[in-house]
Amino acid sequence: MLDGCVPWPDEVSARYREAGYWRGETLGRLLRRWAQAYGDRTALVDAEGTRRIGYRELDLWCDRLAAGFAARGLGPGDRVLVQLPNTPDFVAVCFALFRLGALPVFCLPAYRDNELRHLVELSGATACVVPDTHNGFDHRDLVRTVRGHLPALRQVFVAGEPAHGFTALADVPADPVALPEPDASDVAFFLLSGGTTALPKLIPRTHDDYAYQTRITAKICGLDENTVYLAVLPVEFNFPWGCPGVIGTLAAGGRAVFARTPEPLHCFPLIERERVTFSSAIPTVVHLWLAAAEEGHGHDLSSLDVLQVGSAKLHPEVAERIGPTLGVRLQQVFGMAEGLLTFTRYDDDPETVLTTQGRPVSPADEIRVVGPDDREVAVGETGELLTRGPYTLRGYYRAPEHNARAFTADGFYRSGDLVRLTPAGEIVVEGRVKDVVVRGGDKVSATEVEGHLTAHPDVQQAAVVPMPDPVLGEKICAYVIPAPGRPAPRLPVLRAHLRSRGLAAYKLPDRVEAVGSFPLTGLNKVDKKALAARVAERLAGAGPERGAA
Ligand code: OOB
Repeated sequence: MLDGCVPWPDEVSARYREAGYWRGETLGRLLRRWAQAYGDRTALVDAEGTRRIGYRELDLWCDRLAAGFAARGLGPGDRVLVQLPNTPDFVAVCFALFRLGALPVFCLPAYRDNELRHLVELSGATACVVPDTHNGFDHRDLVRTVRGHLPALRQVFVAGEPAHGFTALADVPADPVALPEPDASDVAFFLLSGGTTALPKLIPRTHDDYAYQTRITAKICGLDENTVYLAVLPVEFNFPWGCPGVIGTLAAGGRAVFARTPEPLHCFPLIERERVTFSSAIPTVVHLWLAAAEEGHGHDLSSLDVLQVGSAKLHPEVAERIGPTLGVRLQQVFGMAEGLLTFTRYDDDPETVLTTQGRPVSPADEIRVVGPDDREVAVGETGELLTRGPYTLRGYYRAPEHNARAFTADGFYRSGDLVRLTPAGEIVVEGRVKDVVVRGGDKVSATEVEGHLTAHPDVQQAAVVPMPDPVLGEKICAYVIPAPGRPAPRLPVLRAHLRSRGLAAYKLPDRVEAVGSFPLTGLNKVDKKALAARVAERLAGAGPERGAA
């Protein structure tokens, strides 16, 4: 196992192998098997419908890319930042790196200087793969800046037009060469944590664990050769990548179609054109789709059979409208990049599907719901969800101190989510203990934003809390105490300040409240619950609209 990772204990690994969860097959080899089984069937389609790539073609493309990366000096264990929009390139690059034993580090397209620099340093990446431009933003310029600080990032591959002496991804493929196969128990790639600490942590996912996750979820969802999956969310998220997502669809011989944005005006024509059967979305996207469908859009969505919804709480009133309005079956998904996934099942009664987040996908998932003393609470009572299992990490990469807090001595991951279990074993998410704002499906670390806010000369102290929003579920409210003798900082000023510090746009506060002091808890910590309640009250019109910038 890669240095800096925490393996499962040997006896546990042996158990997972014996039970057939871990089958010793690398993701790179699995693609070879799928190519043999599904041949010239279409595997991947881009948003425009102009690139339609067959299974065998994809397999060969990955071999050629792997050979080209190897010829340029990339090899087993090397870390490679991959920041690509939803395109077939993303799949080919990742599987080429899997074959090489090099490790993709998944970067969201929204990440900017601040996040990329951190990820290069933490992962020790020596190469990255980026688009030329995406949504009007030039990623080549961004990488040039990052490299100015971190020359260890030696190689830059650009999907599209290269610049600054970077290599075009299209120039990489070379004649396939024999490559030593990585070990299936080793790390295949890194997902990013939803951020309880200031900056994202790296989640190592092994070939064995991810192959299992995608296989079991594809089975539960009944994917087969007729499945047409629409990747609506950025594929760097665990949810569209492998729950069952793109990989599960490939395993089943189906076809994965890539949407450029989740906008209904973009996705609905795609669903009609490709006869999409299956997709996954966050509640915010569901809002947009419902509104568009209720207005009448003229597109034929009748092929769409199942819509998975997860990543943030789906309220039962919204859940109820999904089936009748979009003509689909709803599947609620609770999950995390760290591992554990719970799904409602197709044969669950409507009440369960509308009001719970389902039950674990694997019989080997272990769950504990505990109180502040780490003791299990009674069924039906709310507590923090702890979990371990065959596809849940045992430790973040290179984070021994954080791992000591984030895991119990016996290897359970502390999710930071407050849940209760129904008598039938379904999870209902009730809240969270972690200091995170879930803005749409994006997880924003309060600590990170606070750190940057207090770097502004007008801010003495900052406390970032969620505030309710009808579409995004939550938005970001920053309470600030102005520095002595300084004016109360206004929202546009603080947003510009954070942007100039290289923060991704989705982390910028939506509202600022200037106050003289913060309420404190009995333990003398800032009482964020009280602050969140205060802004919620104001938004509900219960309090005066003072101090908002
Ligand atoms: C997914 O993964 P992450 O890593 O971006 O975020 C995980 C966190 C969870 O700990 C929980 O706080 C929240 O997102 N969450 C939900 C939820 N699903 C995730 N909160 C309420 N209701 C839900 N259904 O978000 C993710 C990964 C794989 C599949 C689906 C979602």
